[in-house]
Amino acid sequence: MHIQPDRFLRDLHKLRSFGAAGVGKGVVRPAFSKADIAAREWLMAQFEAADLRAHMDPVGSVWGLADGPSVLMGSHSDTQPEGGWLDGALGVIAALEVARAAQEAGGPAVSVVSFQDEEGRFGGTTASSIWAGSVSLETADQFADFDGVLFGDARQSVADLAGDFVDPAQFNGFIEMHIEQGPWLDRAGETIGVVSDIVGIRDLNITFGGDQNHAGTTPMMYRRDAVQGMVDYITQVNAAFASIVSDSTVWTNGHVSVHPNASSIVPGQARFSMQWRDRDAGLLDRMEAIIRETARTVAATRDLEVEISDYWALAPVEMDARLKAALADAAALVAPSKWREMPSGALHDATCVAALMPVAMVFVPSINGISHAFGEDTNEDDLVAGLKVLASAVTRLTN
Ligand code: HGY
Ligand code: MN
Ligand code: MN
Repeated sequence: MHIQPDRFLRDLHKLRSFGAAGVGKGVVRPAFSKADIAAREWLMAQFEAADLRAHMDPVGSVWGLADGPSVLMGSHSDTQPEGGWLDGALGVIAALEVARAAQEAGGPAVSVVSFQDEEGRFGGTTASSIWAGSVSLETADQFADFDGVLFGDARQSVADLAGDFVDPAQFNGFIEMHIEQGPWLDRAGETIGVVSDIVGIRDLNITFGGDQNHAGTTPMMYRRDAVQGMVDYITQVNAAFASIVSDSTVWTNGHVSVHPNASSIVPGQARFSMQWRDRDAGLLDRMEAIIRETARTVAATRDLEVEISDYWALAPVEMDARLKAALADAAALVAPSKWREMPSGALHDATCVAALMPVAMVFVPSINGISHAFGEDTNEDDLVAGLKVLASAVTRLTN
């Protein structure tokens, strides 16, 4: 097949224009936003123009389907609340270019998908989790975003475009191209990462409840201060983790809301997210036990109420050996001595799709390791190298 890098880069920059924001190449295109829906309608038009059957499923994922059995490629086109132009979008447009070139060459059959809400406005890898059967549509419809909007209501905005779910039996594997979103390829001056495995993730919300009161007249010994409880919890968890984690284990309190959030009021409530990731499910278990025990003991010590809710978990996933080998052979050809096999510290739709079929992933570098930020970027030569690896791998797999 004859891929066209200029056409690929043209479409990648066009997709960026839907929700372009902030400085540089920043994008704001959360699931079911106007920009997201416009981008999905544009993608469906590109699929039609590539002689693929364009389709939207009930949860907003859009598909470009080849006739008969095919290799599925793609990623997601929704972004974080402040996102980059490549996270997800790169995998969708690279898949479009390979599928288009394959159609023009008379084969192999390649289908394309852009999953909805990978970035978790409502949950996390929401649409691919539903498609893979790990979350029911009824359950997902009750997922709410930070403003209380329900997934079930948000997806009504595309009800007139949506058809049935796509049958996974037509696909014989899934390959996702993605930016690394970390520092390792960029620091090593390498071009390609062939993914060995994707970390597991667990995510929940913790709420400490105390007494809202006057910040000047309430003596320290009489306070039930929810923020002090949160600070104690985070300090104690950091100390307890220090002796059990590895240098690739990560944990984050990315979202914090304090009520009533005023400088002269002792806070009565502190709600914060607790997310942790590692390649080892047993370590995730041990971390969870510390998380739950520490929340309980801090609440008891400080006479606070504590609630743990919104639990979400995905297990670590190994990449398929055959698909991974095709990517490795392609990487050795395209970027000799400038590629490596590596784990993914980021989560991807491939984690969910792995429940349905063999999956594999290929990375290109993130400049300075930046992602989930407006400054996310990759050199265009590296983007094209990743595209060539994707095309070469699918040719190897189907010859
Ligand atoms: O958080 C993640 O790893 C993904 O980019 N949503
Ligand atoms: Mn992503
Ligand atoms: Mn992301």
